[in-house]
Amino acid sequence: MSPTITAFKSSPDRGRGLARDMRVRWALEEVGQPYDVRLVSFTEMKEPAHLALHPFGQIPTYEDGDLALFESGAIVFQIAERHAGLLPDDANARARAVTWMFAALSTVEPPIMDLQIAKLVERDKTWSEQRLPLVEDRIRARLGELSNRLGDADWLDGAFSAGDLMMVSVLQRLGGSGLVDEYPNLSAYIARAEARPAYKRAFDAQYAVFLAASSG
Ligand code: GTB
Repeated sequence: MSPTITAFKSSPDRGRGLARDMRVRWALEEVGQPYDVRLVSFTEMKEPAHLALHPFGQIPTYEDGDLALFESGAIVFQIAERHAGLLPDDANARARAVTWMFAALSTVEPPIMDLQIAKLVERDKTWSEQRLPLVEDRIRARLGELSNRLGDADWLDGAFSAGDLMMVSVLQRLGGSGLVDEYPNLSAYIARAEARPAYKRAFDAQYAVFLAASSG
Protein backbone atom coordinates (compact mmCIF):
# COMPACT_ATOMS: atom_id res chain seq x y z
CA MET A 1 0.00 0.00 0.00
CA SER A 2 1.18 3.53 -0.75
CA PRO A 3 1.90 5.95 2.08
CA THR A 4 -0.52 8.82 2.62
CA ILE A 5 0.63 12.35 3.33
CA THR A 6 -1.39 15.40 4.26
CA ALA A 7 -1.28 18.80 2.57
CA PHE A 8 -3.26 22.04 2.65
CA LYS A 9 -6.66 21.86 0.95
CA SER A 10 -6.09 25.47 0.05
CA SER A 11 -2.45 26.48 0.43
CA PRO A 12 -1.79 30.11 1.35
CA ASP A 13 1.25 30.00 -0.96
CA ARG A 14 -1.10 29.74 -3.97
CA GLY A 15 0.71 26.81 -5.55
CA ARG A 16 4.25 28.16 -5.18
CA GLY A 17 5.36 24.94 -3.52
CA LEU A 18 6.49 26.60 -0.29
CA ALA A 19 4.40 24.59 2.17
CA ARG A 20 6.25 21.76 3.82
CA ASP A 21 4.36 18.94 2.10
CA MET A 22 6.45 19.89 -0.95
CA ARG A 23 9.69 18.52 0.50
CA VAL A 24 7.94 15.25 1.37
CA ARG A 25 6.41 14.98 -2.10
CA TRP A 26 9.84 15.68 -3.58
CA ALA A 27 11.52 12.97 -1.48
CA LEU A 28 8.85 10.44 -2.47
CA GLU A 29 9.30 11.35 -6.13
CA GLU A 30 13.10 11.07 -5.86
CA VAL A 31 12.85 7.49 -4.59
CA GLY A 32 10.02 6.55 -6.96
CA GLN A 33 7.50 5.78 -4.23
CA PRO A 34 3.87 6.44 -5.25
CA TYR A 35 1.81 8.16 -2.55
CA ASP A 36 -1.67 9.35 -1.74
CA VAL A 37 -2.50 12.82 -0.47
CA ARG A 38 -5.25 13.71 1.97
CA LEU A 39 -6.05 17.38 1.76
CA VAL A 40 -7.02 19.10 4.99
CA SER A 41 -8.56 22.48 5.68
CA PHE A 42 -7.31 24.79 8.46
CA THR A 43 -10.35 23.75 10.51
CA GLU A 44 -9.75 20.03 9.98
CA MET A 45 -6.10 20.41 10.99
CA LYS A 46 -7.19 21.42 14.49
CA GLU A 47 -9.75 18.63 14.90
CA PRO A 48 -9.13 15.45 16.93
CA ALA A 49 -8.64 13.13 13.95
CA HIS A 50 -5.76 15.22 12.62
CA LEU A 51 -4.40 16.11 16.06
CA ALA A 52 -4.03 12.38 16.71
CA LEU A 53 -1.54 12.35 13.83
CA HIS A 54 0.03 15.75 14.43
CA PRO A 55 0.11 17.13 17.98
CA PHE A 56 0.56 20.69 16.69
CA GLY A 57 -2.27 20.50 14.18
CA GLN A 58 -0.10 21.10 11.12
CA ILE A 59 0.78 19.54 7.79
CA PRO A 60 2.55 17.47 6.60
CA THR A 61 1.90 14.10 8.18
CA TYR A 62 2.87 10.69 6.83
CA GLU A 63 1.09 7.37 7.30
CA ASP A 64 2.53 4.11 6.07
CA GLY A 65 0.89 0.94 7.41
CA ASP A 66 0.91 1.25 11.18
CA LEU A 67 3.52 4.03 11.19
CA ALA A 68 2.34 7.64 11.52
CA LEU A 69 4.82 10.52 11.51
CA PHE A 70 4.81 14.29 11.63
CA GLU A 71 7.67 16.82 11.08
CA SER A 72 8.88 17.12 7.51
CA GLY A 73 12.49 16.43 8.54
CA ALA A 74 11.59 13.14 10.22
CA ILE A 75 9.38 12.16 7.30
CA VAL A 76 12.04 12.86 4.66
CA PHE A 77 14.57 10.98 6.79
CA GLN A 78 12.22 7.99 7.04
CA ILE A 79 11.69 7.98 3.26
CA ALA A 80 15.43 8.27 2.66
CA GLU A 81 16.16 5.46 5.12
CA ARG A 82 13.57 3.08 3.68
CA HIS A 83 14.34 3.60 -0.01
CA ALA A 84 17.47 3.86 -2.11
CA GLY A 85 18.31 7.14 -3.77
CA LEU A 86 18.52 9.86 -1.14
CA LEU A 87 21.28 8.67 1.18
CA PRO A 88 24.67 7.22 0.18
CA ASP A 89 25.48 3.59 1.00
CA ASP A 90 28.81 4.45 2.63
CA ALA A 91 28.15 4.87 6.36
CA ASN A 92 30.26 8.01 6.79
CA ALA A 93 28.87 9.70 3.67
CA ARG A 94 25.39 8.80 4.90
CA ALA A 95 26.05 10.40 8.28
CA ARG A 96 27.30 13.56 6.55
CA ALA A 97 24.17 13.74 4.37
CA VAL A 98 22.03 13.46 7.51
CA THR A 99 24.15 16.20 9.07
CA TRP A 100 23.23 18.49 6.16
CA MET A 101 19.56 17.73 6.77
CA PHE A 102 19.98 18.87 10.37
CA ALA A 103 22.02 21.89 9.27
CA ALA A 104 19.23 22.94 6.91
CA LEU A 105 16.54 22.62 9.58
CA SER A 106 18.31 23.79 12.69
CA THR A 107 20.96 26.25 11.47
CA VAL A 108 19.76 27.74 8.18
CA GLU A 109 15.96 27.63 8.50
CA PRO A 110 15.54 29.49 11.84
CA PRO A 111 16.82 32.91 10.66
CA ILE A 112 14.79 32.48 7.46
CA MET A 113 11.69 31.83 9.54
CA ASP A 114 12.53 34.95 11.55
CA LEU A 115 12.43 36.97 8.36
CA GLN A 116 9.04 35.58 7.39
CA ILE A 117 7.68 36.42 10.82
CA ALA A 118 9.24 39.88 10.68
CA LYS A 119 7.60 40.54 7.33
CA LEU A 120 4.23 38.88 7.84
CA VAL A 121 3.50 39.30 11.53
CA GLU A 122 5.63 42.14 12.90
CA ARG A 123 5.38 44.66 10.04
CA ASP A 124 3.10 47.02 11.96
CA LYS A 125 5.29 47.13 15.09
CA THR A 126 7.15 50.35 15.79
CA TRP A 127 10.48 48.48 16.01
CA SER A 128 9.97 46.42 12.84
CA GLU A 129 11.96 48.74 10.58
CA GLN A 130 15.00 48.54 12.87
CA ARG A 131 14.76 44.78 13.33
CA LEU A 132 14.40 43.78 9.68
CA PRO A 133 17.99 44.62 8.59
CA LEU A 134 19.34 42.72 11.60
CA VAL A 135 17.37 39.64 10.65
CA GLU A 136 18.49 39.96 7.02
CA ASP A 137 22.13 40.25 8.08
CA ARG A 138 21.86 37.07 10.14
CA ILE A 139 20.59 35.30 7.04
CA ARG A 140 23.40 36.80 4.94
CA ALA A 141 25.93 35.41 7.42
CA ARG A 142 24.51 31.90 7.03
CA LEU A 143 24.21 32.17 3.25
CA GLY A 144 27.80 33.41 3.00
CA GLU A 145 29.04 30.44 5.02
CA LEU A 146 26.95 28.01 3.00
CA SER A 147 28.10 29.60 -0.25
CA ASN A 148 31.74 29.24 0.81
CA ARG A 149 31.26 25.59 1.63
CA LEU A 150 29.41 24.77 -1.58
CA GLY A 151 32.00 26.57 -3.72
CA ASP A 152 31.70 25.39 -7.29
CA ALA A 153 30.39 21.92 -6.41
CA ASP A 154 27.00 20.79 -7.67
CA TRP A 155 25.85 19.45 -4.30
CA LEU A 156 26.89 19.80 -0.68
CA ASP A 157 28.70 16.48 -0.31
CA GLY A 158 29.17 14.41 -3.44
CA ALA A 159 25.98 13.15 -5.07
CA PHE A 160 22.58 14.78 -4.55
CA SER A 161 21.16 13.64 -1.21
CA ALA A 162 18.37 14.25 1.28
CA GLY A 163 20.70 16.93 2.71
CA ASP A 164 20.50 18.90 -0.54
CA LEU A 165 16.76 18.34 -0.80
CA MET A 166 16.24 19.79 2.64
CA MET A 167 18.70 22.66 2.16
CA VAL A 168 17.13 23.71 -1.13
CA SER A 169 13.61 23.55 0.27
CA VAL A 170 14.74 25.83 3.12
CA LEU A 171 16.51 28.29 0.80
CA GLN A 172 13.45 28.49 -1.45
CA ARG A 173 11.64 30.30 1.32
CA LEU A 174 13.87 33.29 0.56
CA GLY A 175 12.41 33.55 -2.95
CA GLY A 176 11.52 37.14 -3.75
CA SER A 177 13.70 38.58 -0.96
CA GLY A 178 16.70 39.04 -3.26
CA LEU A 179 18.98 37.59 -0.56
CA VAL A 180 19.93 34.39 -2.38
CA ASP A 181 20.71 36.40 -5.53
CA GLU A 182 23.68 37.88 -3.65
CA TYR A 183 25.27 34.41 -3.80
CA PRO A 184 25.30 33.22 -7.44
CA ASN A 185 26.46 29.71 -6.57
CA LEU A 186 23.48 29.31 -4.23
CA SER A 187 21.07 30.55 -6.90
CA ALA A 188 22.59 28.03 -9.32
CA TYR A 189 22.35 25.31 -6.65
CA ILE A 190 18.62 25.93 -6.22
CA ALA A 191 18.07 26.05 -10.00
CA ARG A 192 19.94 22.74 -10.38
CA ALA A 193 17.73 21.10 -7.78
CA GLU A 194 14.55 22.54 -9.29
CA ALA A 195 15.55 21.11 -12.68
CA ARG A 196 15.44 17.58 -11.31
CA PRO A 197 12.56 15.59 -12.82
CA ALA A 198 11.46 14.44 -9.34
CA TYR A 199 11.23 18.05 -8.18
CA LYS A 200 9.15 18.97 -11.19
CA ARG A 201 6.74 16.09 -10.63
CA ALA A 202 6.30 17.07 -6.99
CA PHE A 203 5.83 20.73 -7.88
CA ASP A 204 3.24 19.92 -10.54
CA ALA A 205 1.32 17.67 -8.13
CA GLN A 206 0.99 20.39 -5.48
CA TYR A 207 0.22 22.99 -8.16
CA ALA A 208 -2.63 20.81 -9.43
CA VAL A 209 -4.17 21.06 -5.94
CA PHE A 210 -4.03 24.85 -6.14
CA LEU A 211 -5.57 24.85 -9.63
CA ALA A 212 -8.38 22.51 -8.56
CA ALA A 213 -9.08 24.62 -5.45
CA SER A 214 -9.18 27.86 -7.42
CA SER A 215 -11.47 26.50 -10.12
CA GLY A 216 -13.88 24.82 -7.74
N1 GTB B 1 8.41 21.85 11.75
C1 GTB B 1 7.24 21.45 11.01
C2 GTB B 1 7.64 20.60 9.80
O1 GTB B 1 8.76 20.81 9.30
O2 GTB B 1 6.87 19.72 9.38
C3 GTB B 1 6.47 22.70 10.60
C4 GTB B 1 5.19 22.34 9.91
C5 GTB B 1 4.46 23.61 9.48
O3 GTB B 1 4.91 24.75 9.75
N2 GTB B 1 3.34 23.42 8.81
C6 GTB B 1 2.56 24.54 8.33
C7 GTB B 1 1.16 24.45 8.90
O4 GTB B 1 0.60 23.39 8.95
C8 GTB B 1 2.46 24.50 6.82
S1 GTB B 1 4.04 24.66 6.06
N3 GTB B 1 0.61 25.60 9.31
C9 GTB B 1 -0.73 25.68 9.79
C10 GTB B 1 -0.80 25.90 11.26
O5 GTB B 1 0.24 25.90 11.93
O6 GTB B 1 -1.93 26.09 11.74
C11 GTB B 1 4.47 26.38 6.49
C12 GTB B 1 4.08 27.31 5.40
C13 GTB B 1 2.84 27.89 5.38
C14 GTB B 1 2.53 28.82 4.38
C15 GTB B 1 3.47 29.15 3.44
N4 GTB B 1 3.17 30.10 2.43
O7 GTB B 1 2.04 30.58 2.32
O8 GTB B 1 4.08 30.48 1.64
C16 GTB B 1 4.71 28.54 3.45
C17 GTB B 1 5.01 27.62 4.45
